[in-house]
Amino acid sequence: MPLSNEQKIRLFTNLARVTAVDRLMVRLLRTGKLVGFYHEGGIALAPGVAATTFLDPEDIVYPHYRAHGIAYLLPKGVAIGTYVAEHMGRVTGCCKGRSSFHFCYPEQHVFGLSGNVGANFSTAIGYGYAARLKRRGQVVVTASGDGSYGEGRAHEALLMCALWKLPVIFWCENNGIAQYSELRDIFPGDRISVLAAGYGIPALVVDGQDLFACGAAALQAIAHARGGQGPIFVELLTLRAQEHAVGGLNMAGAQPRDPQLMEEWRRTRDPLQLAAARLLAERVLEQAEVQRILSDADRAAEELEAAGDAAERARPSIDELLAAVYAP
Ligand SMILES: Cc1ncc(C[n+]2csc(CCOP(=O)(O)OP(=O)(O)O)c2C)c(N)n1
Repeated sequence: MPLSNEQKIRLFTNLARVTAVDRLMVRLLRTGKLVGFYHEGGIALAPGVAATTFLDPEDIVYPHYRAHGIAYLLPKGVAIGTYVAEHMGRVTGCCKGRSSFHFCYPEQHVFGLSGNVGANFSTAIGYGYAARLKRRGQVVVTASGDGSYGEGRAHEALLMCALWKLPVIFWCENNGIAQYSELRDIFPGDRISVLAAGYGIPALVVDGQDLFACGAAALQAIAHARGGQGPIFVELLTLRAQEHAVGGLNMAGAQPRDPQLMEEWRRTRDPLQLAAARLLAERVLEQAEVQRILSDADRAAEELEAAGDAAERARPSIDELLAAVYAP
């Protein structure tokens, strides 16, 4: 279904804001202000933005961990200052500065994010089942990368969601690589969505660098799941044009991909630039309006940094830390 101009502008504004925060996170890490490490989103942020821009507040999201979920969280209405402050180890963070990316935002129906690749699948069944029992029309987006489909839990989730016709959208960001493993070395084929057919689940394959194609696919998937037709699989073909994580160990000791190729992708396949060019060519926006959206996004990111700088550092006592640990 074609997007309206208003929908395109919403997507573009969200991608501009998310990209500015992603760049901020890398800058914070490189200047020693960020606690831990960061998995840069780079030019792979359009799928996440599209997945959540058109959801209802009650819909449930399990974000893909790349860019620590920011592409999914911001359009879902999460107060991003609490995300940045959390990563800066400040008491104003969503988990009082103790979690890095192991956070949740229950008010926005984002119940968790995990470093455990594939953790999204088991919970998708539960969220989907609860959604069907409790609230008519609520949908679940469970997002993860191509690398997660080697997990047994993925197949259990596909099977059970298909069997029980749960309103779950399997949102797969396929960037062709999982940490240091190229997809061709860990999967027989180059399209993860072929798995869906085995469970009778319909699938869409979308250019993940085309923000508006991602948005149209999201609308189609949401309508499918909300309409009671059961799960749907959406595969977004995207690109990782940088190392796996900033600030972590590079155990391979080498660039996983040709630096020149990654540089070319950054120059020619950046979804923000491509979307801006489309909006101008289709006369949806004037150059000055595009520029204002981009500079507003940059300014908002700078304000988040300033707020994080000004906030008190988290220095929890041992008792406070233990009080936050659940040990049955
Ligand atoms: C169960 C599990 N296995 C391995 C890892 C180590 N690991 C962290 S991220 C990652 C790559 C995941 O790749 P993918 O899901 O394709 O996402 P991408 O990083 O490409 O966005 C791996 C293997 C992990 N965190 N959890």
